[in-house]
Amino acid sequence: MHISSFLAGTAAFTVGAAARSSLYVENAPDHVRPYVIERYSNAQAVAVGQQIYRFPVTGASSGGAFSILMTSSPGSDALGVLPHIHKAHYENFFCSKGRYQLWTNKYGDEEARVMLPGDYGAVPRNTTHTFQVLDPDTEMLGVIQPGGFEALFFAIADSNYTSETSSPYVPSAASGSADAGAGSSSSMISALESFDVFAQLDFNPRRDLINGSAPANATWHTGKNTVPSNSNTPFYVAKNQGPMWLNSEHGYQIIAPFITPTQGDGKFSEGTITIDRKLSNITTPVRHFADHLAFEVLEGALQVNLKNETVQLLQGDVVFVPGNTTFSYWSEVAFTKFLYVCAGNKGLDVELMDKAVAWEYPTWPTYAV
Ligand code: KMP
Ligand code: CU
Repeated sequence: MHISSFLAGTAAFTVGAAARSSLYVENAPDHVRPYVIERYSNAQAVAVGQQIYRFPVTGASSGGAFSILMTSSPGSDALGVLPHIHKAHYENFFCSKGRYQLWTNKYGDEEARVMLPGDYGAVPRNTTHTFQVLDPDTEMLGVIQPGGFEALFFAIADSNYTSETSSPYVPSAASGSADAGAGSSSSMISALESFDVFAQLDFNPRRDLINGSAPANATWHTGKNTVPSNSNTPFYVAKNQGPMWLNSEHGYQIIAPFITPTQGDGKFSEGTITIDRKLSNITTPVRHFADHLAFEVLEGALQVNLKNETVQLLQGDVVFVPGNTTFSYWSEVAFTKFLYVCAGNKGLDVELMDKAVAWEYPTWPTYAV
């Protein structure tokens, strides 16, 4: 054996999550504490048909504030769930991999979008919605407020899911109606009202999409998307087509909010932050907020320091930071983007946008601050 391959093997063994830092956990904790959960960790995964649901943030781990779920799935020629509404939960759909279609219907406005990585769709309470996974290896990143909605998936799961190899989902062909899962049976979905799922079986999802959207006058990847100034109206934001803000206090950060406290009713906010490499003359600020927050890395690599430890998060990794916990974050690579979720109405997004200027571009100036 070559020395180099011997060393590589040793490294692969010792860099396991458990050896790295006490922040790393395999499943979201059952109480509020700081933690990191790696991409495709078990995260209480369950199978619903061919869809694998993971729960990196739960009602229990966030003190009821919000849940984050990741759905990994192959494409399907059928809806991933029958149309339904939630009366108490605000659902946020983000595409982190692959491609899926999302429909919403409220106030007589029937909308459909093909969601590509970086695209976002807001499903406020009492909005009829459904989805269909289109591409092999698609990942839906869901944020649901308040937390705890995962109880539904534990109740309807066909089985628990674990993988020694961290495979996103089971590589096998669909084998009939069983692969569609509980959400595709009209009698089963109609029995889920105690989980805040109210089937809307009369809704017939439109199929007249052109260039990834319907109705025909929708702006989708063709221009700027605006965000309604209330917490009830469904809306979509294509990647890099929503409102953006440039904060230049400590290097550059571009804040692209989907949900500000206005849309989130003061209870949560969500969006993305894109951050440049920390230059040697920059001092990274230590921050803390009254309410909990979580990040999921979308691109690049994010350094996070909390509890006297620094961890590096890569694509799909999640960090949960409880309220009143001091922490700092920065990038050591050229271009890092992450999704943030903040509880309450005074989170990181508000703090950064308070010292930012409106900005039209997905990248920052070519010269240092
Ligand atoms: C049955 C359901 C739901 C479901 C799947 C089912 C449901 C729901 C979602 C969902 C999926 C991904 C997300 C957010 C929500 O899936 O109600 O990111 O909201 O089989 O009732
Ligand atoms: Cu739903």
